[in-house]
Amino acid sequence: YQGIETGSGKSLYSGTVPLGTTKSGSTYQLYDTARGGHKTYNLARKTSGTGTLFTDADDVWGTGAASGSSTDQTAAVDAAYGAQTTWDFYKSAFGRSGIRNDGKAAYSRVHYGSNYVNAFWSDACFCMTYGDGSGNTHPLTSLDVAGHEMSHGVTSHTAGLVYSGESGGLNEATSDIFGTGVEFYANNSADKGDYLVGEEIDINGDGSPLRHMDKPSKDGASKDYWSSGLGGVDVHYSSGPANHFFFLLAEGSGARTVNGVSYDSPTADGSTVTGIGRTKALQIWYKALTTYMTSTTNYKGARTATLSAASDLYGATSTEYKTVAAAWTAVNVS
Ligand code: ASN
Ligand code: ZN
Repeated sequence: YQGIETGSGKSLYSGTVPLGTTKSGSTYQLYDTARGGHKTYNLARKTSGTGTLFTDADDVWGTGAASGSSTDQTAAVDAAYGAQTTWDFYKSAFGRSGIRNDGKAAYSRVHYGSNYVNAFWSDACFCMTYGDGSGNTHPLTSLDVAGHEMSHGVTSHTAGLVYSGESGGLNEATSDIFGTGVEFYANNSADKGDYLVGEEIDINGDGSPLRHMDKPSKDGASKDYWSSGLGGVDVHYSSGPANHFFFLLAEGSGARTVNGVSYDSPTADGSTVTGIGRTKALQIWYKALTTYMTSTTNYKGARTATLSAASDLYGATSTEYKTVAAAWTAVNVS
């Protein structure tokens, strides 16, 4: 086979991982023909162009440096693994073939610029780009970030939620929800699934995650509950009530430990919510996003959309439907 996990790579955040690669002559390319033809390129600190396709002599990637340090290939291993795992998650969970559901992969670029502390999806190039982080030592290539960013592409090709106001918060939450879905799906022993976003990339420099879905305000800026005026808040913080809704729907309110991580999720009204599990919660959000949400859906509309999705999937008198209603009410969306 060509491109079907022929290679293996030493990643920065996910241990040693299988990689879809392709043999071309006597060298291997970081080109995954099994998943829509995804390619991983080296921008080598440039900020434009496609860059150079990664190649390797022995199909064992990211192992050229002394142990504990990185090679140029290391971020590429994480990016390729992130793309293939995101592809597999969407296929396996929802039967979706790629970001546009057309069987064709995007491509990824790593080593964007210098000290660039971000990663971003672009509809214009239909591509994913990763910076190397501060000191060029913390590439933003963790699995949940990869899943988050590529999910922006899925949102853009489905509901098309406008990236400002309440719809922008829902757009961001959709990326956190499915990025988290990717991380749980991978079940990677070095990077277990959790309801934290970006805990591996250490953007705050103190090991704290970018976002917490059980209680979004733990980051010091995100909102736990809907209130009027939420639409004026930065989309990375107005996502809070929807992330919180998702946590309550999947896991429930109160204290619990999942994969060794402790959570304590409050409710606005002191109510108790009993979760229906991550798998069903993901199905409901995906169906809502792809069937009922539009570019201008706001929080009230998200409640209606997820209730319609739950009704389609499980019935209008189901526990799942009732829990969707209870979880929205618990974040002050009624
Ligand atoms: N990494 C950021 C995000 O996906 C990029 C942006 O500001 N859109 O939210
Ligand atoms: Zn985002």
